[in-house]
Amino acid sequence: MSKLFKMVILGSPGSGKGTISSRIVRDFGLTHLSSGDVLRSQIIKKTELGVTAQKYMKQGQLVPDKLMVDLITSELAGLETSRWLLDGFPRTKPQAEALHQHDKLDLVLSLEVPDEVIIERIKGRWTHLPSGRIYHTEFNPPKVAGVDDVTGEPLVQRVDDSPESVAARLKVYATNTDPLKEFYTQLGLLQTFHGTESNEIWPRIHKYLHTLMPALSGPF
Ligand code: G5P
Ligand code: MG
Repeated sequence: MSKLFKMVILGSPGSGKGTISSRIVRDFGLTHLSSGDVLRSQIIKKTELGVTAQKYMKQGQLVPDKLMVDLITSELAGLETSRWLLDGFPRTKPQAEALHQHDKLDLVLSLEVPDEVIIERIKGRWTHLPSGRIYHTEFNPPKVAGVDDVTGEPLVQRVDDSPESVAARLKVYATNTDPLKEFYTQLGLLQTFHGTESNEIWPRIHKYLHTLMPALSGPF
């Protein structure tokens, strides 16, 4: 399990990046770093960066590239492992180019889920902000409604999950994603998985990852 493995997961807001990432962590033992979770923890701590980022996030807009690159490269430098999974970063071609200067990736996964499926499912998302654990009223309900399974703390709905903000986030993703995917296609790293249900997409991703590294456990 010591071999290096550095990967990125791309996908529209609500496409299931966090959901699939938690299964990759469970079955392949990678360390998960979500740019959204890092930003939300800065907001909770009321840091200068958090205060700045919150203004963009509320509106469903991207936080400026320079801030994101500095934040995420310093988080990566602080990890004690070189087996990691980045979720939500990079999101623009300049971010991807900057990351490429720091780290050579082994794989980029892209989740392709139709917008109409996403708009419906995001309405049911509940999040435990301190840990980033995600739930869904039907797909993945907590054991007790409104409460995190692990800590017993309250769950919240993200401010950027309002219908207006989700529409803005989908638009922003659509604008930035082609150059990003093109960048990774040229590097020969992009693997795309289409579908409407995480439970249907996941076994295919598991099977593919298993060709690249040993699994700790099976897909189901
Ligand atoms: P985030 O936090 O990275 P997004 O918008 O990229 O946010 P998000 O919303 O976190 O992505 P996800 O992780 O792709 O979505 O999806 P998820 O949470 O796993 O699944 C969504 C919901 O659907 C959950 O409730 C889950 O349980 C449920 N679900 C999953 N699969 C299924 C299924 O098959 N069926 C059903 N019914 N439900 C399912 O970024 C937030 C903001 O931070 C800033 C931006 O402002 C961004 O908008 N930011 C950046 N800005 C600039 N550059 C960057 N690199 C940035 N990174 C973050
Ligand atoms: Mg997420």
